[in-house]
Amino acid sequence: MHTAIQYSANTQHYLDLEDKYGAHNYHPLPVVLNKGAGVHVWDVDGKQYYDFLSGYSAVNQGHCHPKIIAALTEQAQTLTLTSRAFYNNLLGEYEQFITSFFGYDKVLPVNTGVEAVETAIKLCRKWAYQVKGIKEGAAKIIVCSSNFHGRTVAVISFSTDPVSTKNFGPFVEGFEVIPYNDLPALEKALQDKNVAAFLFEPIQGEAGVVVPDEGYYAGIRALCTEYKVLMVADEIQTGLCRTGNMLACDHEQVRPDMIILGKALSGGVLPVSAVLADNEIMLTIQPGEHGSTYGGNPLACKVAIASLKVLKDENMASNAAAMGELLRAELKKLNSPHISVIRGRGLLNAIVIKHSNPEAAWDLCLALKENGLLAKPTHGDKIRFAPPLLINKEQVLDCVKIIEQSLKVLD
Ligand code: IF1
Repeated sequence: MHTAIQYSANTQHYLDLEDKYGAHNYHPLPVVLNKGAGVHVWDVDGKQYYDFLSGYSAVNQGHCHPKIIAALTEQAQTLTLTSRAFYNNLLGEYEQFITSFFGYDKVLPVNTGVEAVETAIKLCRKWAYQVKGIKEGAAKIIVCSSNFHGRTVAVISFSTDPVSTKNFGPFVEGFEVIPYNDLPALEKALQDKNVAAFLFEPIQGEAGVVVPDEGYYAGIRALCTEYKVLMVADEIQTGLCRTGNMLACDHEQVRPDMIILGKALSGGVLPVSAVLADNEIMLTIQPGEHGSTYGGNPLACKVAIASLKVLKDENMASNAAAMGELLRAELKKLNSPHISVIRGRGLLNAIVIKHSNPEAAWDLCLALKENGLLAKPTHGDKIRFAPPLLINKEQVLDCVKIIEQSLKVLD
């Protein structure tokens, strides 16, 4: 119960409802939002905020982008779901659009991010047995410590975060954990002939925006090619312009064998995710071997095409790169004794708080909220700064002023 701090009756009403009737699987910042547009959200008392979380990078295009909402509302009144038992007039068009957009032969459309990660795992195993010739049941997938790829039982089976795994066992086998950003460790793991794939985040989001060394993606690409192992990039959070390129792997001009997309693929209006790969991988799954009720529904197809067009037409990758540089430079200029690290690429950034009080990051986020900016700590002392990608220079400078003002709460 949020009784410690006094909230408006309006706000308290909503906090109490969720406390009483909802599972307690989150610990949200005590703010109740009821409107979003562009880089801003508003709470039930009419207060405006900059959104520095962007729905965990699902609203890269900004809240309620007019072109995405137009696509949603038009299609919602026409045809929303046919199931894959029948064809429809949008799935093929979407498949052609997104495969040429990213340069892969085929796409397998699903809904949430973790569902796409599960789909990628199943494709890697099919490919291992049917193409690489690994003995059935022996395929291994290499993953990194401090990974975050979602919350299903199979995917947490390779999590190294006790908070994600405690009391959820037994777990799914076939995964091996190596250190992130460590090419020698990857090469060592690839000596095992049963390795099907290497699944990684180009930047580790949940771990606190951990950016690997230059050359990491190129190194992975070379090793996976040499050892005939699939390079699988989880671009659910780093993709779709968030890090200053359409895909984070573009930063080193590297083409993974498989990419996984989600979140901003729909601009935050409904769950849309996808796996893209070439025919040798994608055609290992035959009719009836994988699917989902909503996967590739016409509404999702229409929204996803609009969401991808907005990213490209509004040059959101280059804006993210420029505004990210500005944000990190201005944060460094603050020279705050309470910030030990400023890191990120594009508009996926984080600061690490240095303070004797373990609650300092949370307290700072409460102060930021009071001053009109919403952000949330991850893993205790890190605060992610990830605004929508259409933020402009004036707004970035305004946000840095809010951050500077709010840091005083830690003095
Ligand atoms: C939560 C943050 C976490 C992801 C990557 C797959 C998924 C995610 C790289 C699964 C989801 C979300 C989940 C949300 C918090 C948020 C998150 F880093 F983005 F902040 F957890 F790490 N791969 N990330 O980041 O996608 O099934 O959620 O659509 O679970 O608390 P999903």
